[in-house]
Amino acid sequence: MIKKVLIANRGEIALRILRACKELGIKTVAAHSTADKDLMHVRLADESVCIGPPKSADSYLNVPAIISAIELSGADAVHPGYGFLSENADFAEQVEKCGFIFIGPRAETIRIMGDKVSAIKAMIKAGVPTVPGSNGPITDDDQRTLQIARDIGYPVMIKAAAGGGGRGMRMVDDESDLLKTIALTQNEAGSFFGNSTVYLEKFLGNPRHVEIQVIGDGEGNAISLGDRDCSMQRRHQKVVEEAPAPGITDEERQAIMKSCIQACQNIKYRGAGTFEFLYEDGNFYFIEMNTRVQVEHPVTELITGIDIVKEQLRVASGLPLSVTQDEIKIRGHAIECRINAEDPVSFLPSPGKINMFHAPGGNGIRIDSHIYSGYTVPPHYDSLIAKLISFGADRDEALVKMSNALEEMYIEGIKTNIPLQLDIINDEGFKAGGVNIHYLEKKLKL
Ligand code: MV4
Repeated sequence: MIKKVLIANRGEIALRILRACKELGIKTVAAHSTADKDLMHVRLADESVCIGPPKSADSYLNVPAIISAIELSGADAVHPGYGFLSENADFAEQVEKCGFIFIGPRAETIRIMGDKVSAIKAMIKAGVPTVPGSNGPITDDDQRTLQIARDIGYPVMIKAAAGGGGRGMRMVDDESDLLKTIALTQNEAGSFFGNSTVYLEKFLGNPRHVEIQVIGDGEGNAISLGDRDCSMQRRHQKVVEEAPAPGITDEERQAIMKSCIQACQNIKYRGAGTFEFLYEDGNFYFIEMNTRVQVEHPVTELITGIDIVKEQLRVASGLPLSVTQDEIKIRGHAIECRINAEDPVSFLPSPGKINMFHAPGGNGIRIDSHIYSGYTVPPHYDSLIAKLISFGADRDEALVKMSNALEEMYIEGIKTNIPLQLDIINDEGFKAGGVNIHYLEKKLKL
């Protein structure tokens, strides 16, 4: 087993990783910026090391500083959490070249999934359903491009191979705009990502965002922990997530999980991963794979009873997965509300001192948060300050527990989106289940 982990992240996920390490008897090193010296996990870690000034580029993205910190602290592994360097193949490669363990997939796997064209090719090979599209880069043969788009059918999406998460994509309604919009997207992708490759997909008008959690041991064994629905989002920021996805039949679920497991087996996937799908009219369409632990992993933990971060630490240590697919049973329903330090109406960030924090609790309530009374939310980072997660025997029970917990939760000193979350949880459309990715933005316009 890994003996000492350097946590190269901050906030709730750094604390989540610290807790998993402590359960496994692994020593911890908190690598933090100067702005984060008072973070909860810095206090609780066995050791801490400052890796730079507040700006992420100088600290949590500072590869030489982090690799030096691993070396100097005597850690044998680094956990990147989510965001920051978690999906940076060059970082993973450098960590391994220096003789340390990167807690995540091999650099090569991260690279394949980071390039959406190669990711889609890997999925087609494994029988994972993808969006009808070019299934490869757009070339300078314009007649070929026009024919591909006609075969797909308009509207089409132009996406940058190096994009993802909503960056570097454009929709085209008809043939008259195709070639110039492709050129524009290529130019932007070239300057944004240093890679101008683009591909085409059929545009799906009203999909849901449903994703599949997997974990692989790197030797060809892989399991799936089922699905999550993350359709409740605004500007590509998820707001509420739940598991399992409402209205998906067990047959549909088993079939899509099976194809994701097959893809993981094919590439000997190591670590935790998420297959992102658009789900429309009863069909799944793969769009991207995330090669990291995700913010919303707790809803999956609650319905499966499996600790995803502990599994990450196990497989990174060369141990087998702790469960087989047969042993995984999906039970009950879980909902996560992301609590952000932001104005609930304008969505402007609201950093500052939390004078008082009262956490809700009770049967079926989990809070993953680093905040405490007296903590100051710095202005330099993401505004996520807590994840409130409810678990019930069924979705209705999880909903009522969440509503009650949001009412109980009290944060004084800064603005939070708790009022928005209450509005969503009590929304008739959300309560009915299965809303699409446009639902929240439409609701907010009313
Ligand atoms: C799409 C799509 C419709 N059709 N692809 C946005 C983020 C990136 N992960 C993929 N995205 C989309 N791809 C096709 N062919 C609509 C979106 C999309 C979206 C997807 C998931 C969650 C929220 C979204 C919000 C807007 C657009």
